[in-house]
Amino acid sequence: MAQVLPAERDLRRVIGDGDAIPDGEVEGLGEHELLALYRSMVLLRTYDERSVVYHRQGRIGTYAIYWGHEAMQAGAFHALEDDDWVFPSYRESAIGLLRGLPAATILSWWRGHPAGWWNPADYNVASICVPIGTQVPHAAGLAWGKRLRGGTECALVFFGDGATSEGAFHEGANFAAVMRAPVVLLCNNNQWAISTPLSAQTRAEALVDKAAGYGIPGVRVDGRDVLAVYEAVRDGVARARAGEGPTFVEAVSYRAAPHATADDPKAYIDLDRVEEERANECLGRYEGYLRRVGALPDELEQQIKAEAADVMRAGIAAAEAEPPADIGLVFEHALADPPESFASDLAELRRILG
Ligand SMILES: Cc1ncc(C[n+]2csc(CCOP(=O)(O)OP(=O)(O)O)c2C)c(N)n1
Ligand SMILES: [Mg+2]
Repeated sequence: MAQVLPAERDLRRVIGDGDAIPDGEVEGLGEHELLALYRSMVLLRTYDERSVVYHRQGRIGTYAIYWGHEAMQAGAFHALEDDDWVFPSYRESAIGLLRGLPAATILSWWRGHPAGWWNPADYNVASICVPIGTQVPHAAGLAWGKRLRGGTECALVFFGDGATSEGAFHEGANFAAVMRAPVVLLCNNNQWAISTPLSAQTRAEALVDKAAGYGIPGVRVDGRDVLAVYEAVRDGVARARAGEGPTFVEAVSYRAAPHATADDPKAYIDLDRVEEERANECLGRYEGYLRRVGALPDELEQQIKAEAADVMRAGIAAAEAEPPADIGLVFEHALADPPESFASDLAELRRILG
């Protein structure tokens, strides 16, 4: 019988403000682990900032910016073991970098090039999902399947505040709860679904309250605090591995960048609030923490940032070195038994494109 648990509604935080709010610490995280988290955040930040530039230069297509969400992505990722699976939405498109997926592959995805696809089983990183919320039942199903086969792997699935209004989210969350699937449901509550604010998305006081409807624990963390996210997801992973089923983690943030390169939020967002968020963004907050604990000398910070910049330089060069895809791909893999017209359609297309 599922037990209805009251959700934990207070925002969990670990990182202080260097002033009145003291820093906490997370058990088991020494300097090595703290710096590994930092490297991941820097790599994600660099990927994101360079991608906006590449878009402006016409080198990648429309791109979903995740600036300011690196803490929740890296924090949640580091709570996993290598065998665990990650299910990203378009907002976490680059999370595979943290598992060794080449930057060129992800850049190729945003270039609409076939070199941008990978075998999920090679990295335990599922395909990037653009249809909102559809990755939630994928993650629940995979996690349940692993459990049925006697494995101890679990799955981490990312989705947004807007996704909580989708049937796919409900189906996935309910299925995971009923089957006790080992999955952590990580909701990036950045308070916007393109131009729809959270207030128009739900009447729930907090998204974490939805956990009670599935009879699973819910935890609310400051999504800009990498250590708080890490700790909350680590607890969820431990529950999952112990056979106790899913955990819902609401990571509260604010979308301090446009929804994507095709969006102009000036039409609907409070720009003062955006400025406030940008001034308090997650990477700078974490750098402040690392300096206070004496773990980030200036030279090391510069070295980590330079390494990430090199990864991106090599990544875009490799992506651009890919030969253009053959137009025949538009027809291949579409139907097992293609109609005869495909051949003449393709010939016509080749004639038009010269
Ligand atoms: C099923 C479906 N409906 C509509 C869209 C169009 N769409 C793209 S992004 C988006 C907003 C999603 O907001 P949220 O879940 O909060 O994620 P965020 O973009 O903030 O990360 C919508 C409605 C879509 N991609 N898929
Ligand atoms: Mg959102």
